[in-house]
Amino acid sequence: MVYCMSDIHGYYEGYLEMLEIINLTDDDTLFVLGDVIDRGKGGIKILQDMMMRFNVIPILGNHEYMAINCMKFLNQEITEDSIKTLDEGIVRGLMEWQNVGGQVTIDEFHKLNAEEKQDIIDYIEEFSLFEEVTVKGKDYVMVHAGLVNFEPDRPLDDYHYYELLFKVPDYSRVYYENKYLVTGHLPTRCIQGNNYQDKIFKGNNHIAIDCGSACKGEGGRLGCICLDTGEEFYVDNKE
Ligand SMILES: [Mn+2]
Repeated sequence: MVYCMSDIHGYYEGYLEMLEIINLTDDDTLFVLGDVIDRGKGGIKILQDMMMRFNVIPILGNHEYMAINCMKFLNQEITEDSIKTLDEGIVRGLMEWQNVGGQVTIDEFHKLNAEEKQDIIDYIEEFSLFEEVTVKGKDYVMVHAGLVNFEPDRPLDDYHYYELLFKVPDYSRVYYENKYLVTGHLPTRCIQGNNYQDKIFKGNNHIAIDCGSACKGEGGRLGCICLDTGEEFYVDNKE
């Protein structure tokens, strides 16, 4: 079976519970569509679990994108040279990351030893910008957010990270006539015309799977879909 999950945002217990609910085995594949870290406290633990599993395929989210350069900086020894590299770019990057809930991840990152930190950095650098999969004769394109400057014939390789990671797609528009576009990034409660709060959204060849697990104190769930059966799975955010 092939499963997709997204925007886990540090909800480690929810992630583990979901793996149990779907009963993920070595014969299955799980795509994780980015934003594993930030907001919730367990993002690094989730990454450490994911990297041990050959059948979990990670896709880059904007939060990992913002984190990677900061993590590289934070993993340096403080020397005269490293202070010289503390340029405006890295300061701005750290502030922007903190503004979107990165502090919990920074705190978690600080508790790792240098080797563990490097493993996290190396792992995030392996994340792809998109994935494609065919399941039971149906084609799926998976990206974290959307496809800016979309053209049906434009190869996915041709899109820049900022066209894939930051902007939401138009859910009222069919992108690929014969493929489904699977995305996270925007909690489905924010999709216009969607009456099903915190449920996976399906329509116009879209499958939107961020069910708002990072929406603290106002419901929110971690969602997961099985592409073979269309079955949906949910874990309430109890944090
Ligand atoms: Mn996002």
